[in-house]
Amino acid sequence: MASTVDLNVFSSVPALQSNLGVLSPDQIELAKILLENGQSHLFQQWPGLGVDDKEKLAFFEQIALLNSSYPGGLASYIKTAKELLADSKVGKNPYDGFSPSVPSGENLTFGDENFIEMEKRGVVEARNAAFVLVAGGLGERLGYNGIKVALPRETTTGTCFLQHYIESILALQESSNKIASDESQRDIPLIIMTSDDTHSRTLELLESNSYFGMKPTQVHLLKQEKVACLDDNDARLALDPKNKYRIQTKPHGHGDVHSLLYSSGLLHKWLEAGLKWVLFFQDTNGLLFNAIPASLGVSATKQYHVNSLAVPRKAKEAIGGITKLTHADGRSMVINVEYNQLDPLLRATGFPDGDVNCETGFSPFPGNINQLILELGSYKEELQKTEGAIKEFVNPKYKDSTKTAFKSSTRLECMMQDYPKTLPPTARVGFTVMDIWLAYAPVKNNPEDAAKVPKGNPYHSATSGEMAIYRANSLILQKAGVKVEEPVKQVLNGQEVEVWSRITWKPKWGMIFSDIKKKVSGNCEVSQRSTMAIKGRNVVIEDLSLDGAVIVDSIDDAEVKLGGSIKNNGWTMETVDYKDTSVPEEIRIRGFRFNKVEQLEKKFTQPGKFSVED
Ligand code: UGB
Repeated sequence: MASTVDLNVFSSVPALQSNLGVLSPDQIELAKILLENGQSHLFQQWPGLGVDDKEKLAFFEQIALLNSSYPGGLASYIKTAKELLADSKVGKNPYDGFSPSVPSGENLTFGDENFIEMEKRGVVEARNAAFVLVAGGLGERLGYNGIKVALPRETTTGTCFLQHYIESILALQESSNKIASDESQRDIPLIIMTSDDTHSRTLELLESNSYFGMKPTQVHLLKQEKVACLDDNDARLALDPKNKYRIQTKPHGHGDVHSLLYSSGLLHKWLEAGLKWVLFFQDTNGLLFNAIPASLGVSATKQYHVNSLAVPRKAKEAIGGITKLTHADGRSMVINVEYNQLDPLLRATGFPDGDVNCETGFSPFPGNINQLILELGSYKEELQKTEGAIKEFVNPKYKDSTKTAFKSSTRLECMMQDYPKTLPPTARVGFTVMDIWLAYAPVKNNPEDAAKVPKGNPYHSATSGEMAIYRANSLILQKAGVKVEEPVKQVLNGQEVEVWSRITWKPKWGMIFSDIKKKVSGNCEVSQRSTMAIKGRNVVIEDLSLDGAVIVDSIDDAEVKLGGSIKNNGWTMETVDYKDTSVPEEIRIRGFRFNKVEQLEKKFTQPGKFSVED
């Protein structure tokens, strides 16, 4: 309040002092915080009272937002920034005093007995979970103009990522509710973290598609705010070059999800409702839900407080390694070490070869895919201590080796996977490793950059993301007994990929391997040039020989047998160049489109028993 503010503090900044008359008591309090934290430069160009007064008020509205959306407010942001900038200037190693070792976790093999057991356990637990999608990033590396969750996960059905995620959660919800011991029905909550860059388009995508079948009350959007940019090592806030009444801002990173969940009050509500798990996931991994049931089963069986989903990592691959760090003073933590920090850390701690593969042909450190399963009780307890604040970092680009000036403004950033950094040593932190083909195929890189990826490394493009879906579905059906023909190699948008049969199914058809196996019987074969889209729940594949395209769409009460010999001209793949702007962006970034020459398409809208045969 104004009465508590000592107005003398403003006498050294006349440009601000002369404007106090237009400010509210709360704004004067904010002005004081700025001055006390070395930010008087912000007012240097302010004209006297009566000129641009509205803009001055807008300036303080922005300051109020920056202050309220950061744990501990702007004073805390500036203090941390000064410390981290000083550490960065002297080149301090964040892992000083720590030695790395390989932590213990669970390695799963798709389809074996343990995997099947873990999946079943995961389905039991699913109704005790809340899902959190971090989708505030613009995806600058992909260069796509829309929001990434609206991109088709694959173009056989055109289902976008968000629809697939929602349908997967609903399928898990239904299976889990069906086997609940008390027969109660629970709706699994879905939280989506958005930002100013993605919020309105995410909401519109949901609203214009009736939330893809989810109850609107099940979905919560939490918008993250950007943070203030910093101009120099003294953490002086950067003014927008185009407007002297605005602070320049940039994204703070996906770590914001923890403080937003903390302040939303949702964690308390979920605990009251009996939930046990919070699952965090990223915007464009079309394979993720293949990995969710089994990993949730691992969390429940091992009672992990933190379970990071991981894949085998090739040494030097651009994904972080999950590492146990033990300090000389006895402290230890299991944490993701980013790939650019792992090699120097190993070299500095008695591993002269650095980041290299071991006898398995992979790095001994599992590769972090940034999908986390946290145990809700311990998560809430921890956030109560930290208010959701996550250890931050700063990455200024210096003008020269004196490290006194930046090329452009910088800001603090934080990552959601750094959550375990503040946990006590008693916390059970583990990981679950699964095959890459099953669990991980993000869409992050634009075609031009993907084509430049060194041979053997993953492209992480729209092309490879879609091809990975067909490969995973083909391999799953192969393991269920279907003879799916081997793939052919093809170069699309400059990337050599394996093209498997274009097989897709709705999550409700089969979420876990034991359910999928029950739906396949007899002698089945699918040729490489084939397309198969299963859009119904009760569709069984029996003695099917497919060489062409088939699409089956059916209501839940229709029992459909898909079998016999189906042969037609099918769908062919035509190459498209990513530079060809006559083709829609979401297609041309894949490097191909389907020419739907001929297909057998069947829709069943009435209950009953049916069969699809040519
Ligand atoms: N995101 C937000 O919601 N808000 C933000 O401010 C920023 C991002 P990127 P990147 O999968 O291999 C992560 O840009 O740089 C969301 C991990 O940090 O794709 O590839 C965004 O919408 C890294 O350790 O992140 O790095 C998206 O859903 C590694 O696991 C998600 O955060 C890497 O992913 C990731 O954003 C990976």
